[in-house]
Amino acid sequence: MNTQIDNLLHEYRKFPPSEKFSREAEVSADLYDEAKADRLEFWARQARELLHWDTPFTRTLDWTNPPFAKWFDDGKLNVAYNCLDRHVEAGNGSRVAFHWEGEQGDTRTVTYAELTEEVKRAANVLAGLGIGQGDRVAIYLPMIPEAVISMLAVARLGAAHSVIFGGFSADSIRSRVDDASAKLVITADGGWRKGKVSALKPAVDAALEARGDLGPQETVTNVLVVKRGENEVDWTENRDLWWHDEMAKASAEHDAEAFEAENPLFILYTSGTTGKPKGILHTSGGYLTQCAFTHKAVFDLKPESDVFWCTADVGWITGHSYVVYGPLANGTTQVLYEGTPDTPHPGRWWEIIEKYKVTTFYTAPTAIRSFMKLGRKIPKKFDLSSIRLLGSVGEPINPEAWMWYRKVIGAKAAPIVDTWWQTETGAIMISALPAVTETKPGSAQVPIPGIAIDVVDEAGVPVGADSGGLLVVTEPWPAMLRGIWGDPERYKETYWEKFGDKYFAGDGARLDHEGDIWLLGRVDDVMNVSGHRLSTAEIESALVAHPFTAEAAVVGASDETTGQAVVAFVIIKESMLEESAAVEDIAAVLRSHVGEQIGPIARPRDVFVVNELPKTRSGKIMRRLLRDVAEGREVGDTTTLADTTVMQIITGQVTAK
Ligand code: 6R9
Repeated sequence: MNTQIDNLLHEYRKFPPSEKFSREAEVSADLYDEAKADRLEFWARQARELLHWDTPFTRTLDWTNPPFAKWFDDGKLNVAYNCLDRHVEAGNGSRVAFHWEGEQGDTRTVTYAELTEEVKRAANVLAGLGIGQGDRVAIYLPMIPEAVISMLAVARLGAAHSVIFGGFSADSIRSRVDDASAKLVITADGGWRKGKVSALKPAVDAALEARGDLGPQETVTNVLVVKRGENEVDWTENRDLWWHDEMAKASAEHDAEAFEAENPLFILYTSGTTGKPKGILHTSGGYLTQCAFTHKAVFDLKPESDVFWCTADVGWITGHSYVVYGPLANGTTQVLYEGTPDTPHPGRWWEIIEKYKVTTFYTAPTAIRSFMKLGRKIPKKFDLSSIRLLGSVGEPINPEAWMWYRKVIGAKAAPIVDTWWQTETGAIMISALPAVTETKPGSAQVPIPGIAIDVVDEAGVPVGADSGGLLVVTEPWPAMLRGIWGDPERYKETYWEKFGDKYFAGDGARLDHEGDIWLLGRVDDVMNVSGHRLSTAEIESALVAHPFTAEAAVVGASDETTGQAVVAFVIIKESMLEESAAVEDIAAVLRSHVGEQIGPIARPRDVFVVNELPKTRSGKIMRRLLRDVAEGREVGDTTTLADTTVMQIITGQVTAK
């Protein structure tokens, strides 16, 4: 890790935007000046110009009760109207909203007029099932148009959605549905993944029924099921309904009611430092303003001619903000792809870019690195000349991957924007502006206009140029989380207690000699695997839930492709030694157990069975030392261990494998 950081800090190449790109760009450096002169007025102007307000707001920010912010709070708007109807009313109904591509090559083109009509119908279906303002709806769907339609239908009614990524298990669905007291679950029979149908409804069925020490789930009254996989599903009468049956019966007329700017829009669960995922709460007006602004400014959006493709699943924040809310608020034409990047062949993504003439492509470093491994020959087979801008998100992008992205995908011409933000920040916070900033491979660079960020030491003092520390946001921002669902104390503790008046992001960062920001990864027990956040504590508790396991310690070890990989060290219970010895591959058993408990993305890359874990005298596991072992390094300082010989034993056991 340290050598990687050193590499980053010796990276001084710079790439100015081309003269042509700057000349044709939608935004200029004036935005920084304007925001600097009056930050709140800057955001108020964005909110007024980018959105339609049924009741205009007169207050921009209410920060009288920090850290609970209110933005534009006396204004009223409807989020779905802003993403749909107003584009149709402006004469853009025939513009394509989505070029949808199924994994098997089936396609659907959805215009803004069609999307609006579908969302109106779906809103009527949901209203008929009793959904309205103040309710939560859980959504567990593949990347099909119905996922977007569902989210917008919930928003249209003033209810809040909680999208659960399709890779999560029944247990994860249950805890999320319970935590949010969802009334309705929208799912599908299945979706296409890696060349076959992967069933979804069984996980929802299992989540809602009584199992183990859990009784039946009590708040969900209906399950609405989209037919996509055509796989056989079990049916619970009086609870389950087919989406297509209900949509066929519903009216396509629906007037959008305006709701307060602070009406909850969604809850999205993300991993924290403890075992229990946090329900990050976002509201309407401020969130939509910052999504629309950043989508326009960071991606230099030209809504009449651009084809935007953000490859994120709508189960993650990136899919919420840059597949659904930002792009649709701006009337963008997008690509939506159901499947995996390498099905049925490794050039699938490049083929899609060629087919739909994608101009703006936004993906994660882990994907770029895995394509890099396969070689440039694959993308070179396709015509990628439509691309004019590239984006990166989710984890630090190493300069080597950045250069490959630029050369092989961007033909050495397309600017690359490396965008830093989080589920909690709601929208992009740090990024180059492509027509303005000279980009540097590996650095996310500068806060966007209107955002105040700093790098501070443990005491909260700014470190200044050429130093490292912790990343903080120093002023409230429109798309900031409004809290953790049902747990205001945890919100204060997690993000605000450390510095009092500054938001603590949990990321380490460094400022270079020019003041550009370099992100160095998480400073807490959160791992970042392929751009997905996972908590060490959550995986440890899944591991110890297995009858074999006495103790478990999990670390994120650096991995060439996925950024970090989950590596687990487990101690088997004395009483289970005999039984576990009979199992051929304990590691495989425990890996799949984690997959069942949390979801396949959380499955450890390696599971090492050891006799001891390195602990301090106070009993804290020293993960730093385990990370050294997992990354094949000389083990660091062990003097604070209760038993200093334990690391030799562990290293011996691991290298013997
Ligand atoms: C949008 C998203 C947030 C964490 C964040 C940081 C890492 C995201 C990054 C980045 C370096 C970037 N992260 N973007 N690190 N450079 N451009 O990914 O949200 O899933 O909540 O993850 O991801 O560590 O704290 P989320």
